Amino acid sequence: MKIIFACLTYFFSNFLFSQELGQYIDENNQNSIIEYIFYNRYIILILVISILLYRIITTSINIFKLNMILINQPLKKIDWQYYTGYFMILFLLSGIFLSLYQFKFYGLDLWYSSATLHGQYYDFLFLIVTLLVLIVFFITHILLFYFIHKYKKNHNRKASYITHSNKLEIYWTSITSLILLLTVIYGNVIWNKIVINNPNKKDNNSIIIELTGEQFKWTARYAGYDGVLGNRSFRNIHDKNILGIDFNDKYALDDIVTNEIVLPVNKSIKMLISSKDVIHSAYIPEFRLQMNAVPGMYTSFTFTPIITTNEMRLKKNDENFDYILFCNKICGASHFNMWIRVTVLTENNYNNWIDRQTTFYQTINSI
Ligand SMILES: [Cu+2]
Repeated sequence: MKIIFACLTYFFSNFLFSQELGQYIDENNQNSIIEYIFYNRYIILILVISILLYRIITTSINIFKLNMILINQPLKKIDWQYYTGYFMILFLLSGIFLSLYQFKFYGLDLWYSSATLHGQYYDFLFLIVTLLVLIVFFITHILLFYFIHKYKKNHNRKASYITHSNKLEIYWTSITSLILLLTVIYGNVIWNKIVINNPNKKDNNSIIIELTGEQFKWTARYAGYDGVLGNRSFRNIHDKNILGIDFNDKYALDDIVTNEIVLPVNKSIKMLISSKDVIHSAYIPEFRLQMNAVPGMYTSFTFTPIITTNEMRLKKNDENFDYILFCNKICGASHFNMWIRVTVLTENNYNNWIDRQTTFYQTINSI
């Protein structure tokens, strides 16, 4: 019964909260829910197999019992707690095998190299934390299941009654605190390297790009030839001037507004991030970049892309690959569809691209 209940819970939570279902409903397709159930066919398969297995096992035990009664054999009570000790070893071995298999199956897909300068520090910290967690995972699980096996039900042994051990408390508290403290300190060093003492920040030659999130899209603004973003205010926002740029400010006249982000490779980029409505979060996984977009203020992230989109396509062996900046904060019904393409070009191609853009001032005056 518990297995069936677990499968049902898993299936319905998947069914109700998944983004795929939201996407289907958005398309107003009546057949889509049936399609979605079909998409979840493996879960249904597990559910059906579990019910069948449960029936087969309980029926066989009943047949066995009835058979024993028929041939007048006394029924021996099965000591399940004793066998559970052996099941635990089986559970441990299959658990270790499956977790290692998962690494082989998914591991390399998730472990892609970063496409920014600061990404290498981030990746090293991630590697250290992953190794730590894996070591703890294997040690604790092996001990947990081995001890359940070792101290399985035995009529000849009596359990000792221990209420408290100061020595044990001190050991397990201090060792875990020390490990945690070292990781936190090292994490802080990395954070400072990336965000506070970022070497890119020292030269003031960073290209400034403003990124504004709103339900449910991103808009980018480039500073233009003067390298300075013009002022903006929410009071100026109307259907054409979507960012509320103040055109009385001379710096605003050459600003360029785009619905894609194009970056030159090996150049420092300072991204000023903000939002028009709720809190969003700008996230580019390959850049190891994530920063909240908060209404009413700028947050910023300075980074240097080191791999162009074309180079990454070759690396990934995927000619359709694009860097994507996602929204990584659940910000409303169409959150899943809030993204903007990021293209990293060589410096020449970037300069050509930016020369081709018309200023936002020209664009809205020509509509
Ligand atoms: Cu969002």
